[in-house]
Amino acid sequence: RRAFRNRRGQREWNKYAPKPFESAEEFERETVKHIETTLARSLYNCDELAAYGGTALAFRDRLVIDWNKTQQNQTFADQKRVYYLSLEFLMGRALDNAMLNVGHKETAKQGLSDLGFRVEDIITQEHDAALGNGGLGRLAACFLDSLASLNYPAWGYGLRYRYGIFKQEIIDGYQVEVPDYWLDFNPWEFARHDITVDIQFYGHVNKYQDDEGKMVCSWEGGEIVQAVAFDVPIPGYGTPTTNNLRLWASKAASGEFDFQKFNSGEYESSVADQQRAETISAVLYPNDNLERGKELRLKQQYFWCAASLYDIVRRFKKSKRPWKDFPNQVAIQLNDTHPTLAIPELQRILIDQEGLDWDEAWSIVQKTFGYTNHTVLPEALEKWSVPLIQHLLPRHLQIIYDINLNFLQYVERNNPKDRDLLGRVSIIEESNPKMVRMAYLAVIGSHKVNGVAELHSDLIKTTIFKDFVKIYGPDKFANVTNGITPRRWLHQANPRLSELIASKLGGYGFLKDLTLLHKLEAYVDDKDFRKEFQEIKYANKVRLARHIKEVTGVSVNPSALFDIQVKRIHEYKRQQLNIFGVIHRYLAIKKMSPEEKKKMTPRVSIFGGKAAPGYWMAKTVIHLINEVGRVVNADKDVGDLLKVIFVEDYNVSKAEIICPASDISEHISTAGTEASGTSNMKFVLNGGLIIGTCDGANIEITREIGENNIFLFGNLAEDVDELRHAHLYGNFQLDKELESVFDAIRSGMFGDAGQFSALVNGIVEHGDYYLVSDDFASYCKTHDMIDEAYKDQEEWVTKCITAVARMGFFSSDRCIDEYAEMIWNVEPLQPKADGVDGANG
Ligand code: CR1
Repeated sequence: RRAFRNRRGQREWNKYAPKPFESAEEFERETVKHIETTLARSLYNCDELAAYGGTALAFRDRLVIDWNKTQQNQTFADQKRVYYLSLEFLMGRALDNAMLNVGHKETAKQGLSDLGFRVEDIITQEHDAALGNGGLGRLAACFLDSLASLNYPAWGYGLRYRYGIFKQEIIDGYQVEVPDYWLDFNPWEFARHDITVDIQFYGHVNKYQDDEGKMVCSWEGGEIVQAVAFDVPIPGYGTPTTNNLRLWASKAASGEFDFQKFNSGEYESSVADQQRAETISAVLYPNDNLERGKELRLKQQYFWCAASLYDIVRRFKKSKRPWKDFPNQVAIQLNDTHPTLAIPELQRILIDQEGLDWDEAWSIVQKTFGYTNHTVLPEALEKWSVPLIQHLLPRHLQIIYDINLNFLQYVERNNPKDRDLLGRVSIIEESNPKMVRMAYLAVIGSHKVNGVAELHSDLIKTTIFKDFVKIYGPDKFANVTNGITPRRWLHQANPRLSELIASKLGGYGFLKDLTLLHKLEAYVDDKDFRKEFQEIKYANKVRLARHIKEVTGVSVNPSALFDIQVKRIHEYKRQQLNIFGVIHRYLAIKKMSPEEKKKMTPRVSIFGGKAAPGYWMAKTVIHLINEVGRVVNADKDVGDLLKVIFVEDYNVSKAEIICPASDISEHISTAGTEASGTSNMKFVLNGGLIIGTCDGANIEITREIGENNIFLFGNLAEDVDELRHAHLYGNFQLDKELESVFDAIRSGMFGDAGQFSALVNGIVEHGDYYLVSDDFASYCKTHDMIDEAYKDQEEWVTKCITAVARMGFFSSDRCIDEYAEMIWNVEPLQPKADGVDGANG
């Protein structure tokens, strides 16, 4: 196994440990002051929400000091910085993380207790910052945590959605979406009303000769919307480095608010302009791994890219360096293709506004950008119609055409014999209407393209970007396997396990260098350690059982095997395979004799996840899970042997309760479809085993932890095409056990069968695209093996501990160091104890 070594040498962080609140009294004084003055609340009716507010503000005060110093230090050092452009940042709650990174949670706990509160109750008052859909957005949040913790000078850029991902309610077994208005009280953001950028849309392009006779273009007319910056401090762990996440909100440009109208009584229409501008950043599109080509989404993308680039360029220009230095000062990472418009936008700034010639500008652009691909699913690959871009961004369309022309000429020069190649790799798809293939533009405009796990990075080179490997050579393509921050996903989510580990490893150094976990292997046979490890798992299951009871009313036995699948609901992730397996189990239990039942391992099957509001099939899966739960949970024959639970509104803070509570978690996508997965890492790091396909990061997890410690099943990615082909040509037999499951559904056992017919027919009649039938037998057999394995608790806990000890590779710190070295070429910047004078911005 590869042991990861960091490249910074000794990190000096103790010296910079933040100053503690001197005492609980000091914390109380500051908190109470905020409650009474900042929040204007009387201490005599101070509820938990007000106590949360006061506590957050007291910690924020500490955070802001470090934040200012960090920004001064970075400005003064003037070295290369990273800009991480992501439409999604799924941050979750901030207070607990601030307490960890500022330090003195214990002092706060004492202080809150003096005031009559429990710290856990205060932390849970906070609304999740849920500006993302799933893995892609949470990855961005883990990366921000690691960038700060490793002292990299880095900024995140995103959108400040007024509504994050919707809140999910389950009503009569169906998903109902409720808006997530999260900004009521958000102490973690700072409005920068002085930092605004005018963003242009629509209009036309004028071409003219300048004084020196050179042809120049200028984009004129159209409308202007203003971008306003909102900054969020991102504290690092064990370092005062506090980076910035800048989120843009849209607003009518000052000139646009029509005072004439306002005064002449047309109050409504003047307000309507304002509202129209504000819709740009109003809502997060709730699709995961799906693009719908909506005009407002394109507007969001350009609005955010243009504002961010303006900001980055402005900062660079203050240094007065020549333009060729730009890529030595700036690395921009594109989180998927969503920010691809930043490529033509930078080219436009350089040629139209800064007067560089095309080639000089283009070379700067290519050196600046890196592009991370997160999916090979065709329905998720972004394409924008040419007429739409023409209408909204006329100058950018010209530039995209010019980029394409240059690129195709280059391809033709180097591949004169391959005539089809040009059509295949053209940025423009010759359909009706013509479409701009954003992934191709991202590949062409970047110096490095990476996938997010080994299999996925191999797949992009043999499928969607095959021709580009031929054109540019393989070195343009790289792999950076995803990771997770151990601060949130071990220490915060599972404080007792973190504490146990620290007691054996001599402190919390593993939270900074997760490879240190390997030392736990020495305790695999240590009786006391094993016992405590098991007790912690049990306590975490009790905590989840309590939550389940609270929200669903169902009692589950914490001694049963907890089998969990939580993630966005998607056909490729195959929650349908899981629920069909549950039905299969239920039917088997119904046929069992009392003796057989006695030998069964009791199970709780737990599901959670949101379906995109327009994704009908995913909603059907949620409905089926709930209907199966309704029947099974009420069946006296079954009792504790099987319970089926759907946890509503799965989000980051629920994940913090759920991930530490699994015995088994499910990562069962059709091989070749899940780019990486990151919850697989969270579950194993918290002492749960996994059942999974040979897909995404499951493969590397297996390599690290050993194949005896994971339950793999199912067909391999390399066989998928052939199997699909067999289905289409009628050359396949539906799995017999699955047939019985379908019979049960058709019999109306789980309510009106008609509601589930599309789900069943998709497999029986329409080609079973996700190969549920092909993997069903192997899936069920593997679950039987899990039942057997779980009976031997001694062997089970050995597997769990061994797996935890070998998870060091999956820290997002390792990812960030790999990006820094291989893609960004940036160095960490050691924090200064006392900031720097004379620099600001
Ligand atoms: C992938 O589906 C991966 C995350 C983060 C998702 C998931 O497997 O872990 O990205 N892709 O890399 C995605 O959202 C738009 O694509």
